[in-house]
Amino acid sequence: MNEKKQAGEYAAGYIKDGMTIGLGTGSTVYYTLAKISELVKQGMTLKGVATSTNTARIAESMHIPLIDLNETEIIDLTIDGADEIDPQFNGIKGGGGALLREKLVANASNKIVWVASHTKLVQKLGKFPLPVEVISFGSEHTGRLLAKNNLVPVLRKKENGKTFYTDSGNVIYDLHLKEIAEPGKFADMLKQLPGVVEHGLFLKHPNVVVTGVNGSVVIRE
Ligand code: ABF
Repeated sequence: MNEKKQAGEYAAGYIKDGMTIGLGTGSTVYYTLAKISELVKQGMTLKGVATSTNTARIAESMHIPLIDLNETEIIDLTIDGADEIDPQFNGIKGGGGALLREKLVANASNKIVWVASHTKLVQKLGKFPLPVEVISFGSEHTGRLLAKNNLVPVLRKKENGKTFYTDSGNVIYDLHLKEIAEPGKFADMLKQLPGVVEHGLFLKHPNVVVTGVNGSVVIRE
């Protein structure tokens, strides 16, 4: 069975009637959305807060009721994907370009569950290029500043070669660092740089990590 499907579907089991749910972004969470759609069809009452326009589109097509983040003070549970997860539950997110809204939704959440294939588990973060969201005004200056700090930035492009813009109209530089020795300090440094809106380091975020492996799921808490 598809490891992402196993993990994504399992996480829907944490949802209770009446919850407000943060709906993550990515191909693993897709399976969670499909399960949530079934729960809604079976009469469960819930409201979703989407972390991207892509997720909103999928959720709407599945008749999952949506509200805006500003319409709720608290999100009971957020289920989201990740690109890398270390043993301390630090993660790299943003491969899908939704890191800013994902971090804001996560920050408003009482409980966070990450769902992933076991291949996302790493000892040290950094092999996956770290996404950094940069405001589009003067973004080339910010790109040069990242390069000057030896952060090996690559401007994210779409398949057609055009610049990728996030839902918030910003650009993303992916930092090819190979390894991030001290994620906390590195995160603080990045946020000091003028023009940097957010980065894809999620430090000690999830309460639970659900991974699919060889036909079953492994729960880490
Ligand atoms: C999202 O999940 C993104 O931050 C991350 O890139 C993605 C992982 O996607 P997938 O589940 O498709 O591997 O939160």
